[in-house]
Amino acid sequence: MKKYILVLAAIACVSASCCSCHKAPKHSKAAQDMMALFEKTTSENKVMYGHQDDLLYGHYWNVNYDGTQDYSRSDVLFTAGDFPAVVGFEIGEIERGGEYSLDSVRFDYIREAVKAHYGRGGVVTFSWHPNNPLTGGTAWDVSSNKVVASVLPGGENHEKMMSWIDIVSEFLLSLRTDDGELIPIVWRPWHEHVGNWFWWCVDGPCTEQEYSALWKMTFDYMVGEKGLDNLIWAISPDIRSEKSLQQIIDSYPGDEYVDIIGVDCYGWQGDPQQRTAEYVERMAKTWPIIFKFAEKHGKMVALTETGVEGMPYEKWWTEGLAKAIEGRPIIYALTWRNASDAAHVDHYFSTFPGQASEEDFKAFHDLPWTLFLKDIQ
Ligand code: BMA
Repeated sequence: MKKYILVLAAIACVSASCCSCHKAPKHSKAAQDMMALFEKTTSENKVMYGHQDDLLYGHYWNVNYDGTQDYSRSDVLFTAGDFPAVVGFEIGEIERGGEYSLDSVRFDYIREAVKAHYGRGGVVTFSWHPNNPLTGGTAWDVSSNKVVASVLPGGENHEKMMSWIDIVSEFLLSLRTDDGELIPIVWRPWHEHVGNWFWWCVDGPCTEQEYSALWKMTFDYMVGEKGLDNLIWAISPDIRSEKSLQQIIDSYPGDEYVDIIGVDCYGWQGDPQQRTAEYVERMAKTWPIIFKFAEKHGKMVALTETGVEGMPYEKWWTEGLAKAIEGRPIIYALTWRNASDAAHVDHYFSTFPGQASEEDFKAFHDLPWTLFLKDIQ
């Protein structure tokens, strides 16, 4: 019987040119379970909703300011009545060894929020906007085209970069359940690399070969040296021009280093209705590029960052996001953060109580194919 099943599986694999014929990273049991959830929801054309920093702060509240360490708040919960299925976290500045992220969140609060969300059955993803190791500037400092070469083996900043990746690894190794099991993480380093605004961008100061080497070096250390087999590796380019696909191909580190092909794509401000229509159109042009590439490499797809700053259109959820993703086999769509600090008062990409798109967000939540936390628990 067992032999019969094996033969059948082999035939199915060859005929469908299935994912297992491609190489892929090896994962812990918990990460495999997470990937199985992704396979299931995408096969049903259901899409998880995600929100950046959702449990840490919202438009009117911030766990850092009130010190409550209460991770039961969420702008998404306050409006739609449920937490997002996916919560994104950002660890920029961790490499400098401080207590606060570049978005002024204590790293120990991030750790607790991750445990709370995963404990409730949610999906966790991480991004990292590291500073520029050559100039000392921010992640957005693109003033030198020598920076990536300087962190690769043999470069003057190689040791420094490896120590930064080590700090990141140690933090991720501290994200465990009460039983000590590593929490699976959709790990999204070196994102939007087809842009020109980060020092690792290939339309900016980095070459495609350097990018690929940077990714592999990061992977080899985190997985090979540190044993982080809980990471689900998501490469997440943006799509900007005719050149983007070729740049993605030329900088791709290889199937054995990647699990998910993501895409970051935002709507623009301006006439709300017109801009929303443009966003839907842009996504419609982006998906064939991403899916073609992902299918060729046997990978799943996610909309790893999206939204419009200030959420100016009251129907953006059903007229914009829903139209951009419905019927597509994508794991999740994550809108960026709802900042609450004075310097970023209009810097929000989801809704909150009293915000113009609140009712429409509830309608988006009620769609039969959108998944929030209760839907995946
Ligand atoms: C950007 C902005 C910044 C933030 C960074 C990292 O898109 O939201 O304010 O510091 O992401 O989260």
